[in-house]
Amino acid sequence: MQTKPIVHRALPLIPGLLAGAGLNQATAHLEPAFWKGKLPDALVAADGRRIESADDWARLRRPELLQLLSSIVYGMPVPAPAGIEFKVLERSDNALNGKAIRIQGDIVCRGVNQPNPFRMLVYLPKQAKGPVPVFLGLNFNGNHSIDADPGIQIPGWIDDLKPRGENGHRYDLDLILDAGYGIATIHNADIQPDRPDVWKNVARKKDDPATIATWAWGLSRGLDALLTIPEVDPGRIVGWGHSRLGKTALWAAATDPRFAAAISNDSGCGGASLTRHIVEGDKSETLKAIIKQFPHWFALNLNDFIDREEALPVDQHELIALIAPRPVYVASAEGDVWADPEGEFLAAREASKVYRLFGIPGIPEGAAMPDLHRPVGAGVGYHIRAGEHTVTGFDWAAFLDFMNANLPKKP
Ligand code: GTR
Repeated sequence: MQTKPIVHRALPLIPGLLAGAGLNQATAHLEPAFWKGKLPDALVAADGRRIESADDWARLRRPELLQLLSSIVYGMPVPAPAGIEFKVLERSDNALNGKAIRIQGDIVCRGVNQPNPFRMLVYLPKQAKGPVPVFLGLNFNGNHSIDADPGIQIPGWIDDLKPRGENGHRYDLDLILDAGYGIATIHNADIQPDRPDVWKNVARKKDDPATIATWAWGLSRGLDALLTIPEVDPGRIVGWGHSRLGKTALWAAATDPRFAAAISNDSGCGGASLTRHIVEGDKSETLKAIIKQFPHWFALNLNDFIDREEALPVDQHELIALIAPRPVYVASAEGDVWADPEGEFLAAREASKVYRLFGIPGIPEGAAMPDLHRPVGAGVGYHIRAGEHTVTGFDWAAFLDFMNANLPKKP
């Protein structure tokens, strides 16, 4: 009889693109951390009932958690507009040295007072046979920041103009396109500027949607627009994002079931990492720190839990669980202690309990933190790599391997 819990290493998953990539395996260095209270059990409903089937989950527990995360953390989801129009402005069948189709256009939402349209840039692999899966994410500094491609348009309404290709190192376009995937992006500021004064002169109710919820709504409008492009597979659109935009991608996938999968890269506090799990010495971001610096990101209700994380009726593993049974991938960086890599791993592992109701293994119960550069998990995936808070070629190779293994197959 088993007396002690089995702590097994989650099975490493080193397929295709990562194989032979010169991975150097080593134990990840983690800083000491502590807990503020006990993690809520995703599988116990508010009335104490145990959730034992996928059906109970969908009927009972998921709506409860969606309501809690909406009202307390992000604000109630912004309703979808009556429809959108995607006005194509440019198409080139010979972009990126002949490798890609480039499409650029403006998203206009019906019945919404938009100060500007949302400009979307799409690259699709030219050699594809049939509709392709696409990574859809927001960017921080304008579409022209993701690559030096001089064909990328810079809309007239952009302020704080950054150099072309400034964030190109975060987008391994060759790798993505060669793997048969497309990529689409919208500047986050087109949807809402990342500034606390967006709420100036606005009477904000405690559960009104805040900036992350508004960006997530915008990401869904990007999805609406992708659905108008025949070369895009509507059943394989992956919401992805780095850091604050990773928080956004998770909330977008949680609130919009049309996202086939989601990726969080270094999303940290208010994203993939557990709010109750805190690195000693103020080394990880807490509610207090994040709300002080970014008061516009979350619902005002979250302020009530500053320094009282233990009183929160939800935690971030339940955000990840809302995406079940769709594939979800969480990536951390060893040097990104602010995002709390261990808290991100534990959230993905805990969310896996919900995936198992659907027969999807996720990350095994009790699994230890994997070594550096050793992705783990099926349906729910995780890796930690060496280095800092950014997106690297390693991250993209791992995302692609995971999506190849876990996305629904070609139509
Ligand atoms: C940090 C913030 C994090 C993360 C990051 C980013 O300053 O504290 O929560 O979102 O910014 O978006 O790069």
